[in-house]
Amino acid sequence: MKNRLFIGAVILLFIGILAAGLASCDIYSEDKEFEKIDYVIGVSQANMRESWRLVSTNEIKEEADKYSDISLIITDATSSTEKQKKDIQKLLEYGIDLLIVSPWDVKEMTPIISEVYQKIPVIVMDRAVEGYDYTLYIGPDNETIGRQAGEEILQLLPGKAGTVLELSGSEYSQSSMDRSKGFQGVVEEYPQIVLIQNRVESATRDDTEELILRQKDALGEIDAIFAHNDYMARGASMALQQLGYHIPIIGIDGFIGENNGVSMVQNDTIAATITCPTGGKEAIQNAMDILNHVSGVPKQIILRSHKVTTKNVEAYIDNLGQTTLPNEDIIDVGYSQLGTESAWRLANTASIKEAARDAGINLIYEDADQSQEKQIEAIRKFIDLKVDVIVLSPVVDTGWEIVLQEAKEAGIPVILSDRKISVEVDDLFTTYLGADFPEEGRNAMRWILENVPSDTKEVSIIELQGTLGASPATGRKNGFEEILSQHPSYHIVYSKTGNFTFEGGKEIIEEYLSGHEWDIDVIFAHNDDMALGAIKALEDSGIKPGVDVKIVSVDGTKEAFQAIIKGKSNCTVECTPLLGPQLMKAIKDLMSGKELPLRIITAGKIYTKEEALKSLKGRKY
Ligand code: GYE
Repeated sequence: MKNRLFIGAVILLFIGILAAGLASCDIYSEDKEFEKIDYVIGVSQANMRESWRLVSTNEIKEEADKYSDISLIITDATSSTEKQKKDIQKLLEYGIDLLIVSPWDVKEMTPIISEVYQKIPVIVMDRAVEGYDYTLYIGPDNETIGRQAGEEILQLLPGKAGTVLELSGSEYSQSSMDRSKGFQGVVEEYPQIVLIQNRVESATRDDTEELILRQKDALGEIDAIFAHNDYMARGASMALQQLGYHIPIIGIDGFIGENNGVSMVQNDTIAATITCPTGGKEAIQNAMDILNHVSGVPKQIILRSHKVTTKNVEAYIDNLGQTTLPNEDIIDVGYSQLGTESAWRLANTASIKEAARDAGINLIYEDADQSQEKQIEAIRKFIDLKVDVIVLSPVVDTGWEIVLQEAKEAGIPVILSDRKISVEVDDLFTTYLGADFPEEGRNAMRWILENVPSDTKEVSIIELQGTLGASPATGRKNGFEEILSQHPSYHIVYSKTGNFTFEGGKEIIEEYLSGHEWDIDVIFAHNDDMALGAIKALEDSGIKPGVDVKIVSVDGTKEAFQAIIKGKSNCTVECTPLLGPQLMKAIKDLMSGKELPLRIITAGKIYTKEEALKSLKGRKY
């Protein structure tokens, strides 16, 4: 009891200091008994002026209230980077356990956030900082939101022709630029649509109303308006009402409540709004997982957005917050695994099977031996079995529309595991769980730039590609070449697919050796298995892998670690196959009626000899 009293006194003293020092902050913690506070979470909000941020802050508070052992300290940067830096410094001085930050100026805040990340976990919200120096990023996909708005505006233009006024936010706002990119990507496909763009720096209702009133003489030619948020949509609507114009408007954010987007659609003030979830609830949920060292916290959670129109607004409102009771029945999951081509794949299958067992989920497993035809057959079998969820690890990223439409019509949600697909409409799958492949390719090339100098001779690279048309191969190639293209003294001189297999990698090197004098400085392999095959071929030819030629690959398997430790390879970029726990959590969330994010992105480290030595023992794959 003495300890508790002491702890209670220390915490009360702590709060006293806080109260004195946090002039610009709110200490938000209900009258929770302090001796139970295990964690203090600092929240650095960019501002509390924008309604969207107020909703975000309220969601954070509401979710935090569900946990008795946490306390929040919330700061308002009032749209000032200097103040946000001071706020974060102050929060650190008060000993917070985790920082949730919505950066005002992403570029300015990236180094600060990176520093904090060296000390405590950091969750970045709604505006992604550069790089990956944070624990978790949660935010919307603004380009998708813009594309959805473009698709909706087409519904408002008879014959897909007319003049559209786009009211965008600040040119310094990344979210506004992304929304424009997605929107214009749709409307520019229709030459009969004329796009006029006006910028409202403040992105506020009143400034938008004034702008429309000033432009009253030009409104006669406008057939539809797209506003980058619902406050601007409301301002435009108020101006049109004063001027007696009836021009359909589309907004973004989609909150409930008077004068918010969904309510404006409901009362016909605007034609549609695209929801832009704040992630406040997810931030607290994941903060608790991070603080309690729960495994499987992803690197990025990209939230899903919805079109809310006059046709579906009532159904949308009815579905809000609908969570069916936790599914007491056994969940049946049809799992179409693409093959057994690599150590990564075997570890991936084992992780998913083990997690399903632990979760009490009935997993119906079908291996496709890298055949898309067999995967399509498996999906149809799952549909016939009326499973609850289908998990698909697609061997290639095209050719899925028909069978996924069949699954959709059968009411069976599809989760993509570890590989993506390219489809026109993104409602053919519920979420994608996997890595950021282009970033893996960039990291491989960054390692080459740091470790293979080109000052005395140009650098020749052989690329061992993964399965042609598979998203990890396409993504890694694109990311690698994005960095390579900035350095003209580095060249890919030979590139072929080894289909992610040991034999495939070995055969490419043997083939190259049969037709060329060996003059290669680096081998970049899209996965470790092909790198290991290349190593075998090099050794058979008397060439020292890792010495005569540097080798960098992707996956992070223990076999790759062993090769690196022996000096036969030099670097592997981790791409975790251990997706089982996250996948089962997503399935259970889905079955309890929760909406899943659009994408759940995992992250990995870069392993060279020192890191491989430290991590080999106990390596799970
Ligand atoms: O890199 C490779 C496997 O889809 C990310 O597929 C996965 C890739 C992985 O064959 O080893």
